[in-house]
Amino acid sequence: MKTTTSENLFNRAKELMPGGVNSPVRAFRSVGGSPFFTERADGAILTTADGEELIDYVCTWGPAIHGHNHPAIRAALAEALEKGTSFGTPNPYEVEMAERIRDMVPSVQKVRMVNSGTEATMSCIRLARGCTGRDKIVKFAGCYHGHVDSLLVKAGSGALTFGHPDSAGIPEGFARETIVLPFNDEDALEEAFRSRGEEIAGVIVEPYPANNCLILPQKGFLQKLRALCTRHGSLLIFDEVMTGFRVAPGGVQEKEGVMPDLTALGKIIGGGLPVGAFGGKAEIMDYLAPEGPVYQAGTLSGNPLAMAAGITALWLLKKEIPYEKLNQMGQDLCKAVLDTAKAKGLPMQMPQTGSMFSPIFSSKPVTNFDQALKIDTERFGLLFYYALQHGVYLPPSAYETCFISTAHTSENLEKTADVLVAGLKSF
Ligand code: KE4
Repeated sequence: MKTTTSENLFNRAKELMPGGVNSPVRAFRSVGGSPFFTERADGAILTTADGEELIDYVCTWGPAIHGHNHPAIRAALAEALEKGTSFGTPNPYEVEMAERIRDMVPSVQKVRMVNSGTEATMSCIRLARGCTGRDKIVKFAGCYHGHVDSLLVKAGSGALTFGHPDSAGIPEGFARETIVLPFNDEDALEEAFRSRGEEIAGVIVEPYPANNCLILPQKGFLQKLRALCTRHGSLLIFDEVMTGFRVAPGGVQEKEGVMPDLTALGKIIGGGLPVGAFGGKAEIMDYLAPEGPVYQAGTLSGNPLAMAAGITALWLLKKEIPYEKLNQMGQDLCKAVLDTAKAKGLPMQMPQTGSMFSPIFSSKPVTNFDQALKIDTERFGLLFYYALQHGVYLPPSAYETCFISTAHTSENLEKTADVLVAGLKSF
């Protein structure tokens, strides 16, 4: 009997790792059941430990915009591997990666490499506090920025009261320094800056929130945010860990023409290896050690293997410029599904931008966290498992966003549309 089936592996994993996983969402708690284990991944296809092939719309939560195991990324890794795995000194790959990020992300003049999106956002927060001398941070309900103490905070009773911890292990004192506002709410934003603007070190935002359904900012919201930060001397921080290089070469800031002071990056820039980065104006970034007083460090930051993979991932984007094609693929898939939902009278939304889309069972579009809490997650679970049983892997949570890669073929997308349409009809 095969001892390495998903079930056997999960039974062993649960003895060894909390929940049997190294990141909570992978445990399938949001959709129920047990996760499959992946044996290998190629292009748009995951091959499970049980020998099944799945069309992958998680794309390792965003990094795999070129699909899995891309030959050019593999070749770049092989070449770098010849020279060793980690030097702990400056290396040529870091310089090339920094140049590519500076050239592609409009607001970035200087950049610091780290090892995850969480490290990137955490460092942006510290840098904003360090260079303004202020303590308060504003975030938006429902936006996820990694497991940073200051940002695992939920809104207090009133929008302007102090935040409260959104996880055990975070002191009330930490949460008190975070103000949590509703996304897309200009009045709340104005009020926060009117009454506390001079205390606010920075505002961190997913410019296209994609962790509590995919939510697109209402017209003018990001511009208002930019203006208020400028007026009150607060830093605007775009968390583009997910949207960076995904929705446009220069992320949302290029697409919307709104320039943040700092940008957190991750996912795609690692080509599938652990990488994060943060960057912005030189005079802000130069507050970082060893140049300035804000400490930040990392043993494996700028790791040559991760840089080689990421440089190639960015190079492929510049060479292929896949954004229009990915957007068309997303539009066609969402239209096919929505047409069926409408015909069946199923309350469904499919917000989509480029290669990102989010199947949401709701009668109205979701524009903020409170509305996201009201979506029909049970019905999503039914669609998730129908799709999985027919060879299509959606994210195992109604709140996560789906991703399309350049490796997804028209056959993959046609099959996916057929499966999702059949799934809706099976309700
Ligand atoms: P990491 O520390 O997981 O590399 O990045 C944290 C992060 C920061 N900012 C945004 C906008 C993010 O979406 C993330 C991480 N995204 C989640 C899923 N949406 C990663 C999946 C997981 O937690 O396992």
